[in-house]
Amino acid sequence: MGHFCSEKILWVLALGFTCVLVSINGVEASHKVYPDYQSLTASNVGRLHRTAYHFQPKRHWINDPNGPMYYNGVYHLFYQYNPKGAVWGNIVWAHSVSTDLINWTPLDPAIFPSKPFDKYGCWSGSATVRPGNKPVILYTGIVDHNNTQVQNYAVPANLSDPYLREWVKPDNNPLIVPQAGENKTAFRDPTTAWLGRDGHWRILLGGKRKHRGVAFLYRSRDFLKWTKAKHPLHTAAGTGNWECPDFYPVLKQGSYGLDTSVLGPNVKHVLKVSLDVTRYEYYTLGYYDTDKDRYIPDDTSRDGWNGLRYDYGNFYASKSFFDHSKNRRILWGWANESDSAYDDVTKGWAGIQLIPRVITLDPNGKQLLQWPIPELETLRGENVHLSGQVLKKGDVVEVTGITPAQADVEVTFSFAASSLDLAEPFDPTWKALDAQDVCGRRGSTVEGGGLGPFGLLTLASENLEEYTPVFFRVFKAGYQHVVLMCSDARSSSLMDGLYTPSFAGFVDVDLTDKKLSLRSLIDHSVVESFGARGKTCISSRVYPTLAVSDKAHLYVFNNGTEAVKIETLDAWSMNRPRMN
Ligand code: DQQ
Repeated sequence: MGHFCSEKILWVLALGFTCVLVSINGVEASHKVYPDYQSLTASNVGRLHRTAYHFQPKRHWINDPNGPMYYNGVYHLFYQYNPKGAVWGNIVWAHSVSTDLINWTPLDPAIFPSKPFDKYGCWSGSATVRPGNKPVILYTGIVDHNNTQVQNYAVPANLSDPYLREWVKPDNNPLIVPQAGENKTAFRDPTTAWLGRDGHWRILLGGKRKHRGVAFLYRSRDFLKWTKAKHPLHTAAGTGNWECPDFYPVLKQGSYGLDTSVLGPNVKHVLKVSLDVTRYEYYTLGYYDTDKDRYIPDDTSRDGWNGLRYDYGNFYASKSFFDHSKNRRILWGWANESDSAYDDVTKGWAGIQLIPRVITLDPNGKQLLQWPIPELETLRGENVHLSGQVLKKGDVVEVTGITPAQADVEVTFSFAASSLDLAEPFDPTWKALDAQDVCGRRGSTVEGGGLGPFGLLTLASENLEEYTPVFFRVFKAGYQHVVLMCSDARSSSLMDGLYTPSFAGFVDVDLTDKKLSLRSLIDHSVVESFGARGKTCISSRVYPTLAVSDKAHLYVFNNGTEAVKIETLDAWSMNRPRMN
């Protein structure tokens, strides 16, 4: 599926990045090009694993969310789209609009190759709504067969069209071209612009210098003439090319979101980058020094592969925007398929946008919290409620009365204080591993867990030939506890040739109330999970063969020696929004 990087490539990164573009374990960087498939129109659309309430066009390939923007009562989602086939290529900015972020109306593509400055592709970028309620899109145009990248702008043809259907690319494009000595093929994905105290606009472009990821900073007085700042806003060694940077403020205290230009003592900044080489993203929280126009990550935020991630699973090229109608910042991320390009061509589609998430700063100031937009709850149908049920070692309880292949589940587990004492010791040698490797060794059926593994078995077949467990394991490390959350696709399907990692992240959670909560959004071929109210999020793409449609089941389980209690569990069948 050519999307994710194995642990081996990370060692290559650590060793100084000598062969990052070499395929390792069959996994390569950047979008893989399949010339034979690129323009193969899909006549049939495979329904089996199609999602019901995640954003998808009728057919063909999608990748990065672009834009997005809220304008005059309408949400606009633009996204990278191949109108001709189910693999990456022929990229345009597809356009859909919504008034609730749930039901979508597709429109014609907003931006497509037509001019010398974007003849070979209209790649990712962002929207900015300038003062006077004037939207503008900045995007990367591809100008030749070598993928040389320039930055262009587009404006709505008619501001009184409520849907802003048509976009114009003025003739004074491109606005920014690579200079001599700059890397012309790692120079892309302009951010939403923000205004500095000096009244000048600023944007970032993603790129690299040798093996150092770079967020190039550009300034402009009039949004047309852009000058590169002497210093990038931020760089990090050994991270390779940065794609789709995102830079925005978050309130230090409080739950509402901020417009991108807000500065001041009450805010921290977030810098997110997408790592071209590994196809994972990380973010840091930090201080934006507006005098020097530099960003300094906090001590608690690490640059690089081991940094904080929005999502420890299949989530890439994300982009946030400020929704001033509800004073919140919303994050969109793309999840690629985890099957083969051949499977994608056969099913006629590839890629989904994950459910938009509201982002806020964790009160601990050390990470973000993410939660599905509340509008999603309007799709909830039949409900099942459980409470007070105790799960002993080996218990598996089925949740019936809803549609398990298309569901939203929220569960809170509780446990005794004594169980914390009996948690499995955290093996000190695991400190060198990341969470995914620990999950690989301590999966949902591995014995020896005192407290955990417990959680959900999603998209499960009746006799558990297939299931995607989403679960916690609690470990004891001296006087502290380490909480691991896994979404393990290894047992998800009987089909061969799939990418089935044991995605996992650690959860920085206070266990003094002896509770752990989990929410999973299950939608046929995706399980999107939120641990401890959005501290750790993991999305997995899975393709069951038995656990499909009405043959799918949902269970709650405990394989730890210590009992856990289902404090409350609510599961809902999810209805299908209007999308096409
Ligand atoms: N996808 C776009 C690029 C971006 C990459 C091309 C990230 O602009 O860097 O489709 O997935």
